Amino acid sequence: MTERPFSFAVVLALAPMVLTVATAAGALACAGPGGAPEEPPARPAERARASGVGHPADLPTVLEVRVLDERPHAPGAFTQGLLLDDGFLYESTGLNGRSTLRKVDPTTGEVLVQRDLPATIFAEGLALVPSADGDRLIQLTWQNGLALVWDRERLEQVGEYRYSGEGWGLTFDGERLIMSDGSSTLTFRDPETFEPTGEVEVTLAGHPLSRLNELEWVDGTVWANVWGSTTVVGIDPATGKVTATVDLADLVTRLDPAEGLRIDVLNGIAFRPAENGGQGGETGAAGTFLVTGKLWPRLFEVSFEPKAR
Ligand SMILES: [Ca+2]
Repeated sequence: MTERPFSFAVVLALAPMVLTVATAAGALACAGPGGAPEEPPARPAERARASGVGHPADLPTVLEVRVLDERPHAPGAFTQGLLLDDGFLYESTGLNGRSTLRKVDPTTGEVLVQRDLPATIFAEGLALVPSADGDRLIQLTWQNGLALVWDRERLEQVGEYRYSGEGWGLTFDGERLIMSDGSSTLTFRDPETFEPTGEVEVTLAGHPLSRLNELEWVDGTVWANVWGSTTVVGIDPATGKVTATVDLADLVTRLDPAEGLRIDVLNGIAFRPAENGGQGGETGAAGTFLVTGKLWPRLFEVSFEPKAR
């Protein structure tokens, strides 16, 4: 599963449909989820309607992004994993020689604690597993076959797991870890042993959707950004069906032109629960999302709203 090549043909076939794969040629030229920081950013994607594609029951709801706030984000952070817990952002950054685990102030972007990883490690997705014995952060690596286990409180490494294949995104649904590897398959893993316990193929309008990258589980939906695009999809983990799509190209346009020249792709979704327990709206949960990208100098607080007619 993890060894199979990316479904380029499928991605390209989907381009004129619901999803738009921005700068498909440029994306295909990249080496992997890390990509070189010099790679040009994906251009703002064009939106395309899903009319006439697949069976209507399979078509996702098309949402649009509303930007609520902009905050600083360390521009040297090649964001690969992002989550919010107890008022702090925890962030995994990639690239060999630059991979880190960070605890970040979500308002100011200040890096409060940083753990530098060996130069041989290319870090990827990040998930929090709560435990009575102490919460653990689990950090994937791209091609090292290692998942690093950290004590969340001390940010000290306390263990590691080995796995086969690539590591891209990771999230926790309260019982299972959910992992992406660049393919259209999400793998469920035991949070204690990291052993696979199942998998589901993600489909959009009946077609496999590959390049699923950073993940965020929110109240029964797995949100994933699709690598090389500005598209975020909501996935039903029981069926693998994409139930919602939202294009975040607007965020790229909000960066200054000079900033936009240096950035890489959108990557990093964290959920921020509403402090007052407000209405869930289209995302099915009460809260907002914090979104950024690789080498982006900004982090955006956004909500996903019904598309205006
Ligand atoms: Ca996340």
